[in-house]
Amino acid sequence: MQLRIENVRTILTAPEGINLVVVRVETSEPGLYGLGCATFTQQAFTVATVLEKYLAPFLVGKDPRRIEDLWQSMYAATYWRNSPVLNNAISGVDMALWDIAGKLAQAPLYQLFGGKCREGVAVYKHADGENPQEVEDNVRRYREEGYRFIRCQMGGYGGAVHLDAAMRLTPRYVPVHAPRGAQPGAYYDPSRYARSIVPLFEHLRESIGFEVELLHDVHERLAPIDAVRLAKELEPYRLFYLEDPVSPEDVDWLQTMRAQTCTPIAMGELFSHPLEWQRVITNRLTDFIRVHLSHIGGITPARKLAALSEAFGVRTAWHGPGDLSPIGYAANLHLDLHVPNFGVQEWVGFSERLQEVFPGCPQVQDGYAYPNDKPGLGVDIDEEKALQYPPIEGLPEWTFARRPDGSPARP
Ligand code: GCO
Ligand code: MG
Repeated sequence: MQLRIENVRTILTAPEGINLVVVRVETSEPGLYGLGCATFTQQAFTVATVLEKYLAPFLVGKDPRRIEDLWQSMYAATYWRNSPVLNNAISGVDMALWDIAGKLAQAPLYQLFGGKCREGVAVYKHADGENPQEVEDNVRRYREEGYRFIRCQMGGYGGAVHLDAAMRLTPRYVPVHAPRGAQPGAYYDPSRYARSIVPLFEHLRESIGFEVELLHDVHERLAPIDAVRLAKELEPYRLFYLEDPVSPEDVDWLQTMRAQTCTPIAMGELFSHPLEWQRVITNRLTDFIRVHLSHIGGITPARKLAALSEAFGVRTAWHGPGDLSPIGYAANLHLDLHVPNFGVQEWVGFSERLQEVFPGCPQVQDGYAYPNDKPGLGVDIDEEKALQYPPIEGLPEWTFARRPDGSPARP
């Protein structure tokens, strides 16, 4: 059958006040189109420009079934490569081409990968609170809803994230003596944060026991040696994993961490370059790979990354935050159902608004996520409804993190 790409469109929408980037690839076959996620929420408009100005003109007229060839061509087309912006643009197209492939085969995408290894995908939710008791209350609530994996934070990332102007110089939890003239920002205190986490998990294990799998996200908020110390101190509380203990730039510190503790590690949500994950996986410096699929270029590279990880005993735990569209969640899910080395899937969940804008959202029951078995990714977009939630300009305040002395920190 002669089949050609006729149009590539980008849809920006923010039903929850978080910019989502969706790509729609339309073909010469009437009614046959694919949808992909290209959500880099902090640079949504940049990704849309790459798609409109560079990738769409290249793609029109191409055969949408040549997924690998088109991925390789888009990846090298700008010569300099591996940027999260280009990778997200490529991902939007890549996922849409896989969606089209599933529709052509009249099969859900996991079937095209080689079928299921599991019927449902174990997911984890985010429990937070101002103090250990509040966190415990939220963990119990999720337990009652059937979740067996729960991430526990106390005051977001770094223990204190403030967005309101009044709190900018004096964090909610502890008055820090910021120097005169300190710049405004999202202040937190690494030392106080690190000291607060061991009592949190001591409280949780004493009150809830060890039946539930608990996770924690350091979110690169500590100096590497302090992250090593925290990983060691948390060992008695048997975390399922400790996430982003160090920044991608500091991954060699994981060797020190590995030498001193068996607290499982999860790295990867900030990775966008193959060199970032290759040595972390081949040196077994992480137990779970956490990439955000669209930041590495979509389903095509993620399948290869899952296979590389399998060879080194590393399990998948794809990034699943609020800044991911239901189409991106469906891409995660189809891989989660298929790969033998699945670990866990992060899951924020879909509001009424999101479910209205994205018909076919995967559903969760008793701690497991299930995609619908429609052909392809199985999620659509109601563009009329998407228009009701225009994208937001500018950068979020939380990424301007600062330490007590007012110095800028990685968020
Ligand atoms: C997570 C992540 C997110 C990121 C966010 C950045 O574990 O889900 O750390 O919360 O901070 O996706 O935009
Ligand atoms: Mg994280």
